[in-house]
Amino acid sequence: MSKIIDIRSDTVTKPSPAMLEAIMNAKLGDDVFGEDESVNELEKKCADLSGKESAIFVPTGVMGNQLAIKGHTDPGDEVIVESESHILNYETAAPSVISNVQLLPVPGKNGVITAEDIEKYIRTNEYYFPVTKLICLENTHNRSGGVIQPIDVIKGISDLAKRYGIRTHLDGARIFNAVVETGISLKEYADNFDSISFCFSKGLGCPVGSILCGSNELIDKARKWRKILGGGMRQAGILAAAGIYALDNNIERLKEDHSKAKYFAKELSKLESVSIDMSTVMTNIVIFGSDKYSKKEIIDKAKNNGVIISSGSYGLMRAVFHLDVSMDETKKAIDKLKTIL
Ligand code: TLP
Repeated sequence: MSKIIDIRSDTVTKPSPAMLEAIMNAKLGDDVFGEDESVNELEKKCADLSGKESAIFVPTGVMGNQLAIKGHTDPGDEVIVESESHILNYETAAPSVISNVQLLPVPGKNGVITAEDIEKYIRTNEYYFPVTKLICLENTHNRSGGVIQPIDVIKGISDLAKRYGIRTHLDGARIFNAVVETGISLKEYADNFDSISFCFSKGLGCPVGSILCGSNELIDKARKWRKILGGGMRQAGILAAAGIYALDNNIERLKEDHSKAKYFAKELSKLESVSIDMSTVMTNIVIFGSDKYSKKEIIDKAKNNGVIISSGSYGLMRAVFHLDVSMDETKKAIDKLKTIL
């Protein structure tokens, strides 16, 4: 039987033999006592790379975002997000549970909101309004198809936030996909935000792990709240070692995932039954729809034919390219989808 081609997400990758070797050789200690050498090394490396004072290793991207929101806000505050953002759509209303804040979704174009879009949503200081405390952006933007936020738009929002005294957080789960595609460094992106989180468990190929980078004050608060949420991970160095390996070896190769996604999208766009906005295909995610078949029909039929895709935003489907799917398998996936569609 041929191998199932799993393009649901870049989270499905398994550690490579070289990464497993790095894990085997990890220097360990109890991180709750601050003694895990690998965790300390990874946190220092990420703080340096992002140009922030400090960093904290967390189990998931969701925890990175939620600790940032907790650290930047007080109960009753309001947080501006883009309507299709991960924080709004896939984090189980955690900001309302953990931070007691309200999210204010601002509609974007392909996941991009500008300073002009945001400014009209900033609250004036009448006593009955919540306080606009934080703006969160997402780069690359998942539900819009891995769209890269333009750097001038980011800078505009950063200036706006500073003018109004509003803090900023970047959900950079896939920031390295933007870095390799644009040549803009992690630090240049991060300079525009008070905090940035990114994931090792996506395109970078690690089994588990994300990081939150920010000021010493923010990360101290995050450390307390990570513990409250049950995230004191003891000998977490076996995971941090994978993160260090990924930062040293797996960033440049993300470009290969972009080539696979672009090939896949181009071939798919040739089919009459498929609708796809090619302008959104910038990195490793392809979002597409169909007027002819329902989403469920396509996902089920693809699965029966050995290709697993996932559900995207309303009525849309998603294919995500990663290091465990080769160009050959990408071509096979297209052939199979062509027979279905
Ligand atoms: N995204 C997952 C699903 O939750 C949709 C995926 O398969 O893409 N920020 C962004 C932009 C993300 O895409 C994700 C995961 C997260 C945060 C959360 O990361 P984890 O799953 O590690 O908590």
